[in-house]
Amino acid sequence: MPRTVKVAAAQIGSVHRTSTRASTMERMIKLLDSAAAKGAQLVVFPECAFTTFFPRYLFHDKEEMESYFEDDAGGNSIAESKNVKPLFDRARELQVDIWVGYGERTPEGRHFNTAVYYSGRTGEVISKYRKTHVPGFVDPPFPNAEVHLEKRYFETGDLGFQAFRVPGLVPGTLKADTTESDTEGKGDPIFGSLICNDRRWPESWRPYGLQGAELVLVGFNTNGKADDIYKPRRPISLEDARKEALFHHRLAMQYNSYANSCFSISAGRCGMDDGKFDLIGGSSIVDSDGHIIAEAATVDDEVVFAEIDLEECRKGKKDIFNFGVNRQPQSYGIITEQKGVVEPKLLA
Ligand code: CDV
Repeated sequence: MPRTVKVAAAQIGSVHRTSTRASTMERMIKLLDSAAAKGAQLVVFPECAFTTFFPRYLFHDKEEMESYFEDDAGGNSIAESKNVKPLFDRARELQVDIWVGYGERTPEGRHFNTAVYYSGRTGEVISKYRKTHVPGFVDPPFPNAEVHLEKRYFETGDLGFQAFRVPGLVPGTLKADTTESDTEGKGDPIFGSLICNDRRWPESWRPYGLQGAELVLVGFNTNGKADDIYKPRRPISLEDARKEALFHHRLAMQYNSYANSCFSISAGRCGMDDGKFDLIGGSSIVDSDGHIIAEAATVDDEVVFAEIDLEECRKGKKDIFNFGVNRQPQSYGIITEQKGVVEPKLLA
C-alpha cells in the first residue's frame, strides 16, 4: 500500500538584525500559503526561523538578547505565543502541518534551540525537539568577534531523539486497537527532528532509525563563509568555501537518509544577512536511497516541494539496513562510553 505524503521545505532568505518579527512572519505565511497551494500536507521551516540567526552576535544588552527568544511553557503554548501565533493560526486554517525552529525560553528562564511539530489538522503541538549538538563558543575568541556563539545562548538539548507518529497524513493506517500482528510500517508515519549541526552526527540519526523513522525533519543556518569555526582544511576562495559547505550539507543529508532508510527534509535560512553574514541555501528533500529529489534553486525565499511515498523506506529497512538482523550492538559500546578520541598506544 502506498503511503504518499506531499511535503515542502520553506527556505527563508536574508533576515537582518533590524528585520521585524512581523515582516518575517509575513514572508513565512506567504511561503506556507504557496506550499499549501501546491498541495503540501507538511511544511518544514528553518532553525530559529522567526528572527535573524542571533547567536552570531555578542549582546551586551540582556534585553536585546532575550528579545530573540519565544516564551514557551510547554504543551501548545508556543502556538499561542503572541509573537508567532499567526503562523500556527494559518496552518490550522489551512489544515497543514508545520515544523518550525525557534529560540525557546522556558518559564524558569532556560534557553534552548528548539523545534516543534504542529499538526494543522488537530491544532496540537505533537512533538518538541531541543538541539543536542550545540556548536560554537561561549565567549568570542577575541573581543567583539562576530562568531558562532550558540554555546553562550543555548543549553544542550535534554529531550533526546524521540520519534513520533503523525496522525492524519496517510489514510488507512493501523491504530493501537488493530488485531493484525505485523504492524511494522503500517501505522501512522514515524518522524524525527534534528536541528542544523545535529545533522552532521550519525549518532543523531541512528536513534531515529532504531525507532523506524520514515522521515527526518531538519532546520539549519549554515555559514557559506570560510571565516567561522568550521574552516575548510585548506585556504580557498569564498565561492569554493560556499561550495564546500553545500557539499557537506548534502553529504550529511544524503548519507544519513540512506543509512537509516528514511526520507529527509532540510529547510535553511540563507542569503546575506546584514549584508555580510553569508548563509548557504540547498534546502532539500532526500529519498530513502539517499538521492536528492528536490532542492532549492535560489538563496532566497523558496518552496521546495515533493510527493513522497514512505513505503519506499521498507526496501532498505528490510534489506541492507535490516537492523534487527545485521546490527552488532555488543561491539558499539565505545560510542556511548567514550566522548573524545583515545588513540591506540604508541608503538614501541
Ligand atoms: N546553526 C548551526 O548549527 N550551524 C553549524 C555551523 C556552525 C557549522 C552547522 O553545522 O551548519
